[in-house]
Amino acid sequence: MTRSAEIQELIDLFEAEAARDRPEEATPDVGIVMGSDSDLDTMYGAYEALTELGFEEVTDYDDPPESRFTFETFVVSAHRTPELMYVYGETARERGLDVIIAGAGGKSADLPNMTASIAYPIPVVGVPVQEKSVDSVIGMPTGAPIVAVDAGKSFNAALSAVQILSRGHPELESRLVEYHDGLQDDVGAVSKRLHAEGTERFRADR
Ligand code: RP5
Repeated sequence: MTRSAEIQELIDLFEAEAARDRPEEATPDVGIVMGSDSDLDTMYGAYEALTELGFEEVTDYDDPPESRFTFETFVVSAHRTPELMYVYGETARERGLDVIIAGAGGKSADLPNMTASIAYPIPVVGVPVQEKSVDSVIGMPTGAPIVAVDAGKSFNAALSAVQILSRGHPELESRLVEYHDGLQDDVGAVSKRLHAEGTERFRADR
């Protein structure tokens, strides 16, 4: 298999980053990969959850954002760019990633489970981009783990990723608790309004 120039450039970037000795605070904590940019709308939930929890996106390794917690995003296709997938997973630890969120669609959604095997022991949260991708993402053999969410649930994938990170970072635990408290407040507020307004008026005003 020959490597295209574009793929070689990405491989060089990952290998160069792996060889650098950047401080932990300057490297992305979470890696988001998806099999195609056609997956991006579905995977956008991971971006939303991470930014809601105060993470910022790294778009230039030499000029990382201010935030202590950051993530990076790439398209990596298991079938069309297997070498890129391999290097991405193989260099993940040296590049500073602590957890990876990987999404793919179709019936042969191999990026999440292959990345989980290559990047092991870094945890990978798999996102089946479509219903028909669920079996492919979660069907790992004994001894080869993956954490996975339901089809399309990339927002939850990011929450799971932050839960994993939070075991070593108490400030992330506080942010997760605050987020969850907000959900409780939302339900509480709507419940009080439904009760106070009655069903007909509540439905009409929704
Ligand atoms: C999968 O094939 C990708 O994850 C995507 O969901 C699907 C279709 O990809 P495109 O043909 O839109 O690039 O590998």
